[in-house]
Amino acid sequence: MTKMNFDIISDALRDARTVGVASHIRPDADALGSTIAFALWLRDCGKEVTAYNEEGSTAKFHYLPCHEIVSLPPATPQKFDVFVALDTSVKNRLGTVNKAIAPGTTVLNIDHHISNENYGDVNFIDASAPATGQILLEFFQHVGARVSAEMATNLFAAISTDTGSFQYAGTNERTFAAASHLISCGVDVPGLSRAMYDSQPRRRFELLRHALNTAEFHCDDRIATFSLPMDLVERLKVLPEDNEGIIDHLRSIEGVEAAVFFEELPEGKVRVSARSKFPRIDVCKVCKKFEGGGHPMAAGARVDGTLTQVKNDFLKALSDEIRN
Ligand SMILES: [Mn+2]
Repeated sequence: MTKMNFDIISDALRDARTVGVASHIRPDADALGSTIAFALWLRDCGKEVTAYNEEGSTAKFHYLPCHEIVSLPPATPQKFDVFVALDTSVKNRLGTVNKAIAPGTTVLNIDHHISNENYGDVNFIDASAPATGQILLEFFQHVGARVSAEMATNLFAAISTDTGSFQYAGTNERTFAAASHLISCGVDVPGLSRAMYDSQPRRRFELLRHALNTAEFHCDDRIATFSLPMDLVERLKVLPEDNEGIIDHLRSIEGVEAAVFFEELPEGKVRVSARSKFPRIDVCKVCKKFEGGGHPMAAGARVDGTLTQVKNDFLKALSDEIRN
C-alpha cells in the first residue's frame, strides 16, 4: 500500500463553511454511497453541505440510508467554498452538476480511478483502493471521525458494489479490514445484501433474459458481447440503471476473457462497457483509444457511430489487445 497523505483532504476542507459534494453520471453505489457518507461527515463537522447527482437520488438506490440528502443540481452556478468530486475520473462525468459549480470554486477531487485526470485544485487519487468508499473510510479512521451506522451502510454498499461483492482485483486485506470496521459501526449485512442483490425489478430480469438470448462470441470465443438497441430499451421499458451487472453474466463464462456491452444512445452515440477477467488484458487501454477510461479490468467509453460500426471497431481493438 502506498502511504497516502490524508492531510491534503483535511487541509482543503478546514476553513470551508459551504461545501458541495457530487459524483458521476449514471451513478453506482460507490458514487452515491460515497457522496452520502461524505456529506453526512461534513455535516457532522458543522459545514453547510449540498449534495448533488445529475440523476438526484434514483429509486434504485433508495435503500441507501439518508439518500434524500442528494438532490438534482440547479441550472445556475452556486457558491461553495469547496466542491468535492468523488469517484469521478474526468470532470465532465459530473454531467449537469458542472453547471451548478461557480467558476473559481476550489475543487477537491477524491477518486480511485487510475485514469483520473487530476482536474481538481487538490487531488487525492488512490488507484490501489478498489472503491472510493474504501478511501473515505480510511480517511475517516485517520481523522478519528465517528462513523454512524448510516455512513457505514453507505460505505459498505460502495465497497461491496465496486468489488463485485469482494471478488475483483484490488480486493485485499485493507478492503476486508474496512468492511470489518464498517460492520462494527452497525451495518446490517444480510439486510443490505437483500436490498442490493435480491431486489431487482422485473424489467431488469427481462433485459437479462434478452441479453442471454442474443449474446455473441468473438475472437475464438474469448470475447462475449451483448448489444442493446434503443428500440429494445423502449419495448422493455428498461431504465439506464437496469444495465448494471448484466455484463458480469457474460464474463462469468469459462473461456471468456473479456465481456463487452454495447448500448445505443440517442444522438448517434454508443456507450461501451468492457470488463476483463485477467490483469494482462487491459480494457482501460482499449477504451482510451475511444476517448474513454476507467480501471484496467473495468472500463468504458461513449463513442460516436452506429451500433454496428462501434461494435466492429471496438472488437477489433480489443481482439488486438487480447492476442498481443
Ligand atoms: Mn468507484
